[in-house]
Amino acid sequence: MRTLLLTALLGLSLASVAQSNTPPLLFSGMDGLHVLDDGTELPFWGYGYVAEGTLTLPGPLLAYTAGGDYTLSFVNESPEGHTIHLHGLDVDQNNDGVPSTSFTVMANGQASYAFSADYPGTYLYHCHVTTTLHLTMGMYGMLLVTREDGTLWEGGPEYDRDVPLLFSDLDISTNWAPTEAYPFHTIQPDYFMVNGLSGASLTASPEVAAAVAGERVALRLGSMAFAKVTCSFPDAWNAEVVMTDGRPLPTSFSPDALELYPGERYTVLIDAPADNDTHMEVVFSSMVNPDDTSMQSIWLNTGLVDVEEPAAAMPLTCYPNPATDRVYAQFPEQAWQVCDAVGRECATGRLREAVWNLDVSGWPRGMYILRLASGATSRFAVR
Ligand SMILES: [Cu+2]
Repeated sequence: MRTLLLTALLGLSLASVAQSNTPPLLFSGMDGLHVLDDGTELPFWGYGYVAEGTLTLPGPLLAYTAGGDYTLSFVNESPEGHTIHLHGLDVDQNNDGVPSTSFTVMANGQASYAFSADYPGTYLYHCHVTTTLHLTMGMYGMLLVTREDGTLWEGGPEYDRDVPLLFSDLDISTNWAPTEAYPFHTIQPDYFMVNGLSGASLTASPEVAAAVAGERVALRLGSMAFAKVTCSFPDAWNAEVVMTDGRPLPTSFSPDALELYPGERYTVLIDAPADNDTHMEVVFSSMVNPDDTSMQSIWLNTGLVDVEEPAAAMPLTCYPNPATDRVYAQFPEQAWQVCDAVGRECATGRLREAVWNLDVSGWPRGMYILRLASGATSRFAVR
């Protein structure tokens, strides 16, 4: 059994995009509010799901199955240009999200990035427009490419569960006044996060790192921090570093501590212990002022009490197909969106009824796609 931990409460959620030519999935915005550990609502820029309508810090966790060809689409619902750079993935130049060598998505524009998920591993994504500023403002997330057979790579070790841990930081004064952040070397992060959480909010959250005792867990470590990040593993976890930057290591190693520099990723296998009283220490230390450090602690909750498993993937089917006046589908309560063949949103909402149904009488003939917040999609025709 291999499961991906759903941490929707933390702003991470799971989506799988299974076909090319998909309508807008993510959106970018510059009007997010992130609740800090002290309760402050701090402005941030970031990404979110169109179907959910909220920006999250970090952006949604994007998960893909190895071996497929995918399209990641986003609409820019903000007044400035943005991109998505798929950090570490093997993309061609036009899909690289670097403005000077590909393109910028201007206000109200939309774009699709095509890529092949050839190599399973831990990756990141971020905006590449005025990167220092847009990144510290919150425009980033983690991306996983996993295999269906429960191994980390072809011929690699088997494991039971992914636990994504994205390290990042921000300079609170910059988020309050981004136009005053220049020159960028004056940005000095003073708030340090794991999956967007910090301090007591982090240690109190049972969902950040949760597993079942005895499971072999793949910690998916990635750093979007300006600071150097040092992870110290407790002996009881038997930590073994097996992959870095989206490739298996020729030889694994078992360190007491592991350093991550900005943009680096590691996959670390651990044994989930029988009790909950061990934690991993994460020290963020400034590379400008090495004495300037912050420690965060990640407890591994092996009770897995309140963590919901992702619902078993139920095939989503719209009927009748083609439809003439009303189209139906059955799925669990969640947000949904219908787009036309070129990705324009035609209808959106949240399921209230037992069976989803939508009046499409009078709609132009053509193909449409129903997309759920879970990432499931189904196409239907209107005649
Ligand atoms: Cu941007």
